[in-house]
Amino acid sequence: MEEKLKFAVLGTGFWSDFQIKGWQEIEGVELVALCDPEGDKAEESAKRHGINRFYQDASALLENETLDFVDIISSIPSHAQLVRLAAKKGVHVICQKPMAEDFQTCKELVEVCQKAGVQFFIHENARFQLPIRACKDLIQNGEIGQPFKARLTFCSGFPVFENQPSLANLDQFIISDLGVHLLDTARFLFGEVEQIYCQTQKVNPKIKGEDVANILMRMQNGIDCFVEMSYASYLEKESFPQTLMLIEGDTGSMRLDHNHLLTLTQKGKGSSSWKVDPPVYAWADPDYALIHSSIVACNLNILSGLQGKGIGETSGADNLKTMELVFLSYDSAQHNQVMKPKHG
Ligand code: 89V
Repeated sequence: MEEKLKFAVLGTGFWSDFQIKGWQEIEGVELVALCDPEGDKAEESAKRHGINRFYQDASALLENETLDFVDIISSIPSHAQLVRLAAKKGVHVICQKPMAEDFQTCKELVEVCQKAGVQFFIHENARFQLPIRACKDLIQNGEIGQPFKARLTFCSGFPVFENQPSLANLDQFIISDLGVHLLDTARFLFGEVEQIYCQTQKVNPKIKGEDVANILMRMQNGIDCFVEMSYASYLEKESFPQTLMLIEGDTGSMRLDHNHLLTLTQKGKGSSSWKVDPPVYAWADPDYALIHSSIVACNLNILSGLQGKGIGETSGADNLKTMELVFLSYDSAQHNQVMKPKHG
């Protein structure tokens, strides 16, 4: 039997419980240790998940444990230091989105891992959501002809700060936390970006960063893609955490609606609708079930990359292109200018 890949989790906050449960759905990996610098958090997480070894210091963990990879699920400012530390030890790295706080650091982290000869993946799970995969299949099968226009919408009044209070303190909030998923999904569906323009707003006075962003992209293949996001929207149907989409092609269109209802309309044939419900895991928080199911699919894809059995889609090098769009969006909003990515 194939040896299990041994890994450690660095950072045991709110999101890590689901990430760990996601790994426990998968054969071929074994979580051996946990680390969190804050108080008893690592010990408590170890108890919850039945893990024997826990640390407060990531260097000590990397010194003592024999690992194939680490899964970094810590605060955004700590990502860079932990990626560098793991790479130095020759351990493969998975890191939560967003990769780092600025583009220069993102580039450096990809290079550090390349130089150290370790694989580097970002846990970018949105593109693994079943309804998004279904839309990609329809596009690839030519069901709407050549796409020319798309709208990706994530507008919600979900109290996201209740479970993740640190998000309220980010200078750059919605594009870095949520837009990163939408921009990556746009790249997954339509390819790379030629130019990007963004406007942001802060509606909620209690948070530091922006909670509304509207981004218009011209893709390299000529598709115009509008990505809108908001955590200040009180709408008839609360769709958190779904991305709703309308994609138009020259022979038809597809619409992904509330609760994963997909409608395909084809020239001369009319419309048909069907549900694309994601798998629901027993451990998932019902509010986040869609995202939690995509954690498992994303982990499986990264594992196939780590094992050399397939292409891990969300490598650091690939994710650099998504992160460039995140930071260009902020630059665009700040200077009210159309920006052109260099890395696409
Ligand atoms: O999935 C995530 O990255 C979450 C959420 C969508 C809630 O912002 O942080």
